[in-house]
Amino acid sequence: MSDEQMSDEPATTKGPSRRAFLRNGALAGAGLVAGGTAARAATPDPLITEVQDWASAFGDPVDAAPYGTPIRFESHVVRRNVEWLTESPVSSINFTPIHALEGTITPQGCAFERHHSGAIELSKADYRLMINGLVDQPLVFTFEDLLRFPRATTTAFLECAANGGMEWGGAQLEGCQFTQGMIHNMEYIGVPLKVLLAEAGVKPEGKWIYAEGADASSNGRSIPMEKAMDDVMVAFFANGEALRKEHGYPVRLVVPGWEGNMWVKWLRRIGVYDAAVETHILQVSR
Ligand SMILES: Nc1nc2c(c(=O)[nH]1)N[C@H]1C(S)=C(S)[C@@H](COP(=O)(O)O)O[C@H]1N2
Ligand SMILES: [Mo]
Repeated sequence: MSDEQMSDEPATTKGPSRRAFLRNGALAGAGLVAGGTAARAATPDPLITEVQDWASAFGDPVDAAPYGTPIRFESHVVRRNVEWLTESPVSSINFTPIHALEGTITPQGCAFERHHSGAIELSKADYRLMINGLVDQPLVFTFEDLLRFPRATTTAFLECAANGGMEWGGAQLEGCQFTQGMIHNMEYIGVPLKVLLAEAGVKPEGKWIYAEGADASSNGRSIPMEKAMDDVMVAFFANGEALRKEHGYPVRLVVPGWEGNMWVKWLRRIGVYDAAVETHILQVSR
């Protein structure tokens, strides 16, 4: 655009007016798009000019998918495993497709999984949570019991301590799904652990908790009482729906800001002790 074409704009000594500036910007922007659009518009685009199949017949009725999954065109957005990484897929990890997601919340369906002995199927009816050790009153909660306590909501990311490990020995795989994908971020709803600990009554000597899962590995981990009494949550919903099986259904521990292996899934017991319980340390277990 020449200066002459711009002559309807009032001349100022301070340079182009704001209106001229905005108009130039808009035209420049349009110019970029117009390059492509103009080339296409030279011949009729059947996607514009023809009536398409999807406009000529009915689509799916309601209830075609009572609990929906992504449309098939998004089938590349999935967790991916690296087969040579571990000896067996039941004690392994896969990776979140972080390159293909937007925003801050990770859908459960493609949030990475890390199991030491496979994802177990544990029903709410068979669920029990025991709190024992250095407490005034050892307790066992059913799932229904947990639902009766006051709830909290927290959004937190979980990162496996091994995230980034695919690059420790030099670049081995391309793509941030594999190099950084041992991470997810969800909105959890559950009961603050401190509420349940108060119900049992922690004795003054109780300085650590030991959280244990119901799976064969148990993934037992020790957490200092200070953290346990802070923002740790016994969670049963993630992103608005029940926890998925692979993320610990029906109940998992949420330990905001602390490494993923503390977030015990299929949580079955919280022991209160005067010191950290050392377990599973003969092998490195991330
Ligand atoms: N019971 C149990 N809890 C567990 C594990 C496990 O194998 N069993 N793996 C831990 C590890 S190492 C990580 S990184 C996270 C992974 O959580 P996710 O599978 O929901 O991504 O769960 C942790 N909690
Ligand atoms: Mo982990």
